[in-house]
Amino acid sequence: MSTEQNIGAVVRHFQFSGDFLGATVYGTGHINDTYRVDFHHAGAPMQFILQRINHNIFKNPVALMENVQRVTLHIAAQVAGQPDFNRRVLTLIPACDGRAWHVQPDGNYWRAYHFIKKARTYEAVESTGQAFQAAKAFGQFQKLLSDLPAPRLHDTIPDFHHTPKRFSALEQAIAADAAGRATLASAEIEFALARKSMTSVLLDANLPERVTHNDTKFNNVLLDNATGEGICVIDLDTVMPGLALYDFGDMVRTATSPAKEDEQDLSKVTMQFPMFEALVRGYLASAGEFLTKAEKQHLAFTGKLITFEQGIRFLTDHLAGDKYYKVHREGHNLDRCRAQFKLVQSIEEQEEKMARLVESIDA
Ligand code: ADP
Ligand code: GN1
Ligand code: MG
Repeated sequence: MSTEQNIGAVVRHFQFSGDFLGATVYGTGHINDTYRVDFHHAGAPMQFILQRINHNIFKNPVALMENVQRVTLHIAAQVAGQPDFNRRVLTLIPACDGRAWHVQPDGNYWRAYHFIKKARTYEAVESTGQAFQAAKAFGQFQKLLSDLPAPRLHDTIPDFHHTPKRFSALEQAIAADAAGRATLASAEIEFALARKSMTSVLLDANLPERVTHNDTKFNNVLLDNATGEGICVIDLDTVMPGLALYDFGDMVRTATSPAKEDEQDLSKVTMQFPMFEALVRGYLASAGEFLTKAEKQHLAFTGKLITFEQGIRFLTDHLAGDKYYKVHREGHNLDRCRAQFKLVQSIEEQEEKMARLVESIDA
């Protein structure tokens, strides 16, 4: 069966309006499958986003969708009435049975969103203006969710950013060497093992639990084509209780280097100080009012930690034989790991200056 026939069979189960024209693979995510689906409705073209949730990784898709539903409705209620309010939050399209998802006989879970037009994502940051806007949008996202009523959101993946547990998983993968790749990755393994002591710093810092996004890659915020504003935070699968600093750290990982996450030319991977400054200013513009002193004090550190964590996650998957992340070439996870570790090094070289900057902005 072609993709379009497959998708056609799924599309029938959602409350889309119009005639289905076709589907296009969308995005560069490592976990789920994303499609833009095109319709013809009342004489005009109309698009939606349709996504298959990877239930090997998200073990409880119903709980995940309950989170997404609560979070999107809560934000929608707060932005209602603002100019362009329906582009400022994801809007789920219900399935025909009224639920927020549809499960196919093959066990795959699907969900759909309204398509947000005249905005796009970027794989790598191009300007300080973009970095500022992305950080402001992610900070605003945390702010809008700071009064989410009880109950606590589900942990869609428990211990997602528990760096010491990620480190233990790496140690186990090294010991098992399931794919016979440890020898060729010895330099990366050595780099990782030498940095074990940083893994517990945030957990020991007595920081408050908040509702956080947990996957604040630069390509998970839509920037408005006309104004450049960070108009909508997307990719909500990992929204759950966490530390605000996990989100800021992943912004530093993905929006300070001009290179893509899997760049093979490591000379291009570098922490650009002006981008970091723009991230701090953008994030504090929206999140500054609720962050504690201790959180602000760790803004410079968390970029290094989350970049390191992501590096060891890629290395672990490389050693395990590419079981978790989608790969598109041989050694892809090792390339991704190398780029993360190069960025960690670049942050280490500038860490003190970064901390001084945060202090001066927050003075
Ligand atoms: P993943 O990264 O897991 O594949 P995302 O939810 O980030 O999935 O979506 C992939 C891409 O699809 C995004 O980078 C963005 O370009 C686009 N996209 C996602 N949701 C929407 C939406 N509601 N409107 C317009 N584009 C979207
Ligand atoms: C995965 O699906 P995607 O590409 O948005 C991963 C994130 C990583 C990211 C690295 C559920 O996100 O944690 O930071 O890859 N998501 C999950 O690019 O593991
Ligand atoms: Mg994404």
